[in-house]
Amino acid sequence: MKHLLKLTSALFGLLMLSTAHSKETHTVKGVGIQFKPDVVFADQGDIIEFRDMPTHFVDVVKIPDGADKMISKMGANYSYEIDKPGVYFYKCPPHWGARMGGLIIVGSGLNNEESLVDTLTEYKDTIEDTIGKGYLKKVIKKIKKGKIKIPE
Ligand SMILES: [Cu+2]
Repeated sequence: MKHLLKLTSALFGLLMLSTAHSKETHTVKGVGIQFKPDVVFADQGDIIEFRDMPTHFVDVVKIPDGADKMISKMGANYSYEIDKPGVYFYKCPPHWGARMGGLIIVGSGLNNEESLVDTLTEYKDTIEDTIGKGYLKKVIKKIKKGKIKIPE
């Protein structure tokens, strides 16, 4: 009986281990007037940490419906938890003219070049902001050229 109990608790432990979502933290830094990396692939529950933001802040271009508002204070580090799948598009307002912005791509089915290009091309048409459209065009081009590493 004791052994059975031990075995059961060991199995239960294994089960918990394998189903627990391991949250990942992704760091994005303000480098000059760019975010680096400017394209991040993340999962729901992951945290995006914005660092080195002396003359920068983060504001939304477009994020998924129902996602928490994304806004930081000028010059401050910022941490944002991803709670919805989809494409998160943000900008640094003072440097938006220089296209200082970034994308966080969240969700399954976006981990191959073709589906990612399709998704972003469709997404681009929903963005009215001219700078935002230009930014996305550039990112799509980079993906097609294999210059952005897509995680498996
Ligand atoms: Cu900036």
